[in-house]
Amino acid sequence: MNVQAIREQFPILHQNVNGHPLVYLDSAASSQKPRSVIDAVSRFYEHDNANVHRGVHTLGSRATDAYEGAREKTAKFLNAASPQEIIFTRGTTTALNLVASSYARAVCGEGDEIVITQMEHHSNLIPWQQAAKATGATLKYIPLQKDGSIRLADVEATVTDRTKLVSVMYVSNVLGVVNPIKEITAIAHKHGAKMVVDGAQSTPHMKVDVRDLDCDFYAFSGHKMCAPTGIGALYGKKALLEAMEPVEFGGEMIDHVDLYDSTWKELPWKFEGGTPIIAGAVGLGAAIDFLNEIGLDEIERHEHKLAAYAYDRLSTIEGISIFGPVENRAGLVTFNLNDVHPHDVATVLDTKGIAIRAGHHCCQPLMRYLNVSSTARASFYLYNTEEDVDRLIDGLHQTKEFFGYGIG
Ligand code: 7TS
Repeated sequence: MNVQAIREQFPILHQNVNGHPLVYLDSAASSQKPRSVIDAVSRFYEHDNANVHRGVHTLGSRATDAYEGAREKTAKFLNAASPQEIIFTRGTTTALNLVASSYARAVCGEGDEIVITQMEHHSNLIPWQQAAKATGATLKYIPLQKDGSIRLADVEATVTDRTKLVSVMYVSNVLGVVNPIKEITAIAHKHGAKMVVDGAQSTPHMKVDVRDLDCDFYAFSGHKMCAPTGIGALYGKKALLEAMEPVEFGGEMIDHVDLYDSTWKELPWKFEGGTPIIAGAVGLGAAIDFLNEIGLDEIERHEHKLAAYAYDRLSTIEGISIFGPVENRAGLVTFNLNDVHPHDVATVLDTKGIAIRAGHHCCQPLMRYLNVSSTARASFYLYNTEEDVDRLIDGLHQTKEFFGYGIG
């Protein structure tokens, strides 16, 4: 993988921030966009823009082809059985809420269980918490190991025949751990429960095959994988989606409307009421082409190497605590430096042109489990280099010095 050639394709990376060349280490929050994606969105607005599924005119059919073409690319990208299994949403949050509102609230009742973990992002925690409250179901948590990882024995011990749904993140946005989703899915299915996967941090960085995982639902966001903001998708097995009721009603999702009743379009459109994020979907299609061209396996290998290098170099800094397991990590490292507040760490690094994220990362229950209020996080993508890591390490030494800890 030629990282320098890849970097050339990301215009935003070539700028100085606060007088220093930008080092962008916040791709887990949102990735940067390559020229091909930016151009695809501009080209759509310059040549093909119109609403979809409506016009008989030429632009209308071009826009529809572009939008549905992006769905086909997304289906192939995840190895879904059919484009009908891909519902375009605003992102992971909307996709998970759709499952919670339409599926969980319909199937759960008093005495049933929804099983999640304490490492979940709020987007994969609150929808289930609220669905459990609304239906009388019990929300159960698979216990975590000290380092935050999950043991399959604990999954076995938590999931029961009363479990209707299990929902787990594939890759943690804080711990960097890759969870054994295929094995957890098998346990869920053994008990007749459905498996939901939060794929926000896996889809951009590794090959995902929903049929191999055998999960029932899978959610992801485009903006973390080189696509524009405002577009993502929910994958769901066709039979499940077919049985589910829409949660948003309006234009374009209907078959027939009467004064007192209505019927819905077939999949996937019954879940896509209103004018969709057409240019966003076009951008997502271009991002998928871009990632496929480089190869997800190559991207994953590059990020693992970089994260291991970062982990090793960070470990040598006196006073640092690194969170998450040592093994089985994806491309991010979360840490705290002495008792310097993570926001102060991020602020000092920003003066050196280095962008990292600090805060609770939308994982307040996990922060409580780790016994911290917030952490700093450096996350890597295909355009990051070892020099970026070196700049981070230098920046952290300077941060320590700034706060009076000396070089260590
Ligand atoms: N799930 C996980 C695992 C995430 O990391 C995120 C966003 C979401 C869900 C929500 O995605 P959205 O696109 O719907 O907002 N994570 C982060 C993060 O780690 N820093 O900023 C956003």
